[in-house]
Formats: sequence, C-alpha cells, structure tokens
Amino acid sequence: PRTTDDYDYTNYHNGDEIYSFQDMLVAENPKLVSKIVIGQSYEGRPLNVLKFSTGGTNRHGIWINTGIHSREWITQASGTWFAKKIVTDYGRDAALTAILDNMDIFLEIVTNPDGYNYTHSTNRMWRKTRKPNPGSSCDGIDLNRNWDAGFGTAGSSGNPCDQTYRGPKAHSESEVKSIVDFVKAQGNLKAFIDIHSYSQRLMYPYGYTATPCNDQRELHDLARKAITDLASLYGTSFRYGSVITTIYQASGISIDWSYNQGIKYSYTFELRDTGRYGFILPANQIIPTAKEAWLALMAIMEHTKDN
Ligand code: ING
Ligand code: ZN
Repeated sequence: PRTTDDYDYTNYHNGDEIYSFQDMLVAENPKLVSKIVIGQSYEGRPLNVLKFSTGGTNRHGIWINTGIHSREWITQASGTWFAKKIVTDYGRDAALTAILDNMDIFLEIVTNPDGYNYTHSTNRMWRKTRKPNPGSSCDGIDLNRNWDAGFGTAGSSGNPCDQTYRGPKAHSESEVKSIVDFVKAQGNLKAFIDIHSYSQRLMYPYGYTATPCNDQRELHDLARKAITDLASLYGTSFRYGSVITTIYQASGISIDWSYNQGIKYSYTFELRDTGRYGFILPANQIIPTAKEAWLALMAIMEHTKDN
C-alpha cells in the first residue's frame, strides 16, 4: 500500500509492514501524529511509539501498547486499526476529539519486534523475546514478567526454558526498560493499557498480590462500563476484575508497575477469542475485534480525561 487508506486492515502484517504503516500515517497527518523511537530491541529493531497530539504543553497522556507477546497477532493488528481510527475520528467524533484536545495518546504497536519477526519467519507460537539466555539452550524472556513489581515472586519462572521466564533482573530487557524510561521521563501519564490475547478479559492491578489496590472500586466500576460498551456492538462477553482474581497470579507485569508509579488507570486486556482459535484468530475477526475493543478503550480514555 502507498497510503494508510490502501492498507489491508483485514489481514495480518509483518513487522516491516507495520513500520511502514506507521511512517505513512505520520506523513499523512504531520500535525497530529509523530513517531518517537524510544529504544531498540535486542536484535536492533526500533521500538516505535506513535504520539497523537493536538499540541499544548506537557499534557496528560494515555499509554497503549500491543504485541508485548509476539504470537498475540490480533493485538498488533488491532493496534494498527486503532491508530487509523484515531486520525479518522479526530475532528469528526466528538468524544475522541475531546480526548485529544485534552490529552496525548502514545501507542506502541510492535512492543516485541524480535519475537514478532520470529512468529512470521520460524515459529508462529513464539511468545517471548529472542535474546539468548547465558548458560541455557533456551532463548527469550517474557516481557510481561520483567517489570519491577513483585519481580521474582510467585507468578513467574526463573527457568529460561519456561514461557513465563522473568529474566535475570527487573527491567533487564531493553524492550521493557525503554518503556520504563519513557514513561518516567514523560511523568504525566494517567492511563497505561497493555493489550494481550486471548481469553476476553479486562483486568486491573494487582497480579502479584491478592491485596486489593487502593483504587479497586473505581477501577472495577470503570471496567464494568468498558466491557458493557464493548459488548454493545456484537455481544462479545468479557470477564473483568483484578489480574490475580480474574486469570491467575502473575508477577513482574506491566500494569502493576505502572499502577505503582501512580498511573491510576492501569488496565490489561485479553482480546478475542475464548479458545476456539486462540492465538490463531482468523483474519476476518480483526476488524470486529478491534472495533469492539475500541469502545472499551474509549470508555477508559473518557473517564481518564474527566478524572
Ligand atoms: N496471558 C497473560 C500472561 O501474561 C496476563 C495473562 C495478562 C497476566 C496480563 C497478567 C497481565 O500470562 C497471555 N495470553 O499473555
Ligand atoms: Zn500476552
């Protein structure tokens, strides 16, 4: 495709195709979208963040990332659709326009580029990074167990051969550290949303502890509103609650770190489906999955703006 209008949102794309989508989107919307390279992956790929901003100085921000687990292809595809949706709706949809007139949105679509490349070249079911682990024949770190929030406790693995291998220490992985540094430097994010698949859930902190977070009531009520809006489109049902009560104990996860940094609206999604196709979701579900998830994101972003 030569423009983002020609981009095929109904099919999955590799990392290079998504990178060129990002560059086209920036070129087409220079006043609204810019690309920030926050670092590079272990294998040297850029860690690109799209910034959607209508100006202002030091505005509050919303962070969204997809694809931290490479095999969850519906998330990178949805992230791409969200990016196009933002530029399409700005100035047309009142709610999105109000959000962007008050806050910036930061979107990292290919959060684990090495893993994503590997799912296209070699192993469709690869989840972790591709960094070798010294002393082990098994490669890769789980980027959603590497964060400094209950790091190393129950809910992750110290075995490099496991899918939930946490890495040698918190923030040891450049894909995580680059986000940590960016979020800290930004300093004014109010929402942090990490998007996974599959199992149709919307969750908030914590994953590492059963102690409820201080904002549990507000986060719970907002999650209910978000999944109700989501379901209004096609009737897709999502479970919701804290990570530990809704899915399982998980330590070193992104949203526990962001919440403990003071970013109250920290949420993680698990998009479609519930297991019929799992990670190999048919491409004809990309647009419906993205559209319904967008309604939930809009609920969270509007609430963030108003609070
Ligand atoms: N499942 C998640 C995992 O990392 C999860 C579940 C999501 C736990 C978000 C904690 C936070 O194990 C998938 N499919 O990645
Ligand atoms: Zn995941």
